[in-house]
Amino acid sequence: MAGPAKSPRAAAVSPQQAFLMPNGAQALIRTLVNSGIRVCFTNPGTSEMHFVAALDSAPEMRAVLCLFEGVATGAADGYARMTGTPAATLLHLGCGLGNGLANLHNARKGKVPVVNIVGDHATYHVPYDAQLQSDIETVARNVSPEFVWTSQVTSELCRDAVAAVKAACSWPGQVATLILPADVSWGEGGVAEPAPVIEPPAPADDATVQAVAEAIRAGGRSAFLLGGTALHEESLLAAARIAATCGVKVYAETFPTRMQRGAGLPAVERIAYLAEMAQIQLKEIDTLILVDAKAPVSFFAYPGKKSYLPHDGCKVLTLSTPAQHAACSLTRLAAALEAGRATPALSPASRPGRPRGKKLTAEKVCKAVGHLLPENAIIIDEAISSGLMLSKFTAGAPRHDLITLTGGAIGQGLPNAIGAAIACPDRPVIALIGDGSSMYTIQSLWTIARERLNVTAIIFNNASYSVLNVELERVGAEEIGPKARAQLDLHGPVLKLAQIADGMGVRSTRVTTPDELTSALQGALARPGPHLIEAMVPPALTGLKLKLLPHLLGSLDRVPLPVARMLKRKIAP
Ligand SMILES: Cc1ncc(C[n+]2csc(CCOP(=O)(O)OP(=O)(O)O)c2C)c(N)n1
Ligand SMILES: [Mg+2]
Repeated sequence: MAGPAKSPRAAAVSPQQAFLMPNGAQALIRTLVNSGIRVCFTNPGTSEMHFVAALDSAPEMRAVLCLFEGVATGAADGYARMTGTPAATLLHLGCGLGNGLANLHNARKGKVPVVNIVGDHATYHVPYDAQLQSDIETVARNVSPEFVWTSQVTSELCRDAVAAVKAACSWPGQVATLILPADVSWGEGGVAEPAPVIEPPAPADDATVQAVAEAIRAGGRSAFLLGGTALHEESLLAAARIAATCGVKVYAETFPTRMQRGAGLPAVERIAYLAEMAQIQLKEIDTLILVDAKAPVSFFAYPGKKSYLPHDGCKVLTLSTPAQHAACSLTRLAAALEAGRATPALSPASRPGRPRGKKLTAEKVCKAVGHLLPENAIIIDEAISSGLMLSKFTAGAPRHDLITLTGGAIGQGLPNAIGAAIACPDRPVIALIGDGSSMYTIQSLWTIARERLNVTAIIFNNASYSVLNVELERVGAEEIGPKARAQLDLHGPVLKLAQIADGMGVRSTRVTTPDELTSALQGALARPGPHLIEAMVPPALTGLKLKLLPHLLGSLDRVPLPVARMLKRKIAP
């Protein structure tokens, strides 16, 4: 297990010095503040009481109560995606950490820095195996494989904290977990530490830049696959300059951590979630160049289908690893290809019209979002199957950031909205969430109301785990009976999400027509603050469309490529 080096400082603290020093928790919070951490998302218990008490000793640290640990961890994730600096979480022993695990998993997959402070029993209490005693390190290791550490003495606690912050903030970002026994927290003699020194990431070396430039110059069809920080403006522009000069195609990974897009930025096509479609995108690519991304693989395995998606003849090169500086690497490559001054192709400003008709659909909700999207918004997309048309309708909307479900563990979107809104109080946050996904962390709404965050959540109530109906067809499960269907169906009772939101103090509306939806969204955007719009929509894929989809996907590699591309654009643009 990785952890900090043992500190010689313990021996250096005299009893007189210790008397004057703060307790462990106070020194710890001071150290976190020194390290640039300004928010702590909390769900505390008895073992964290000294940490809670110490919060008032640090006015710079905002403390935000979350009513479930998955909300706290997802909020920390959303915050760091927008600021690039970690927030802290305060979690209660192994069970609290376990409750927060799914969103820590999403953060890990997104290479997002998070510093978990997990309270534990006092060191001398552990052998008694009291009710809440559990193996916290084992729980933590899955999401913070490189930094899990249990502090043992107060005098070393802050050095441990600095090591945790350093691990979280070094490239690529990661989740670091510091376990804080109650006696280490309440003990006297804490010594606050200054911020750690974080080494700036290096760009790709000359040999790599030259090798990639050679491969591009050699001809054939090349494509970039941009992920992580390579989806921020500077990298996007550098890649687009190379594209304009050398004809390289630019793809984005399927689930970006944070992607900057909209009018005035390069339009970048994401690799499709459905593997059959991703294979169409990659079919004619001879050289795939990775920039802070992994070579694409299928989200799940399907009988008889490949997991690894580039075709056998495709050469895969890495320009820049997640530990390197993507933008600098791309800029160096652009210089090597004499593309540094090229004019990149940028998305023109264009918005879809106002959605019309009597029937509200998920597509029309996405259209209304594109129609009304304010300047500089943050879109959080956990709409699952209801968001299939979102990219298309927002491509020419005013520039915005897009946050997506990096690790596939649903329940990320509403917590992310908390963190993003706290990170960027001057920017509107629009969270598009499936009804099923919303219910994992619905308590987020209470924190959004309490902190008066500028979040408009649109929940697509299709009374279904709709995407799983698609998956049920795709995996080729036979004899789908009523018991199976019932596991994917959210009728009886249909959730009343606007009422649930009202009960948590968020102003809310249930809408059933395109006009109601558009007016509700207009109203919400005109009055910054918490809003929830419950959009009553049918599942995006049902009936014949749903039945035909697996056959259509199965036939994609047999039809001419232009036809396959056209079909892809129709289903998942
Ligand atoms: C933590 C976690 N549990 C379960 C799942 C499996 N799962 C994937 S999508 C989904 C349903 C999503 O439903 P909803 O948000 O309503 O979107 P829809 O499918 O209706 O578009 C479930 C349960 C998951 N991905 N993550
Ligand atoms: Mg649903």
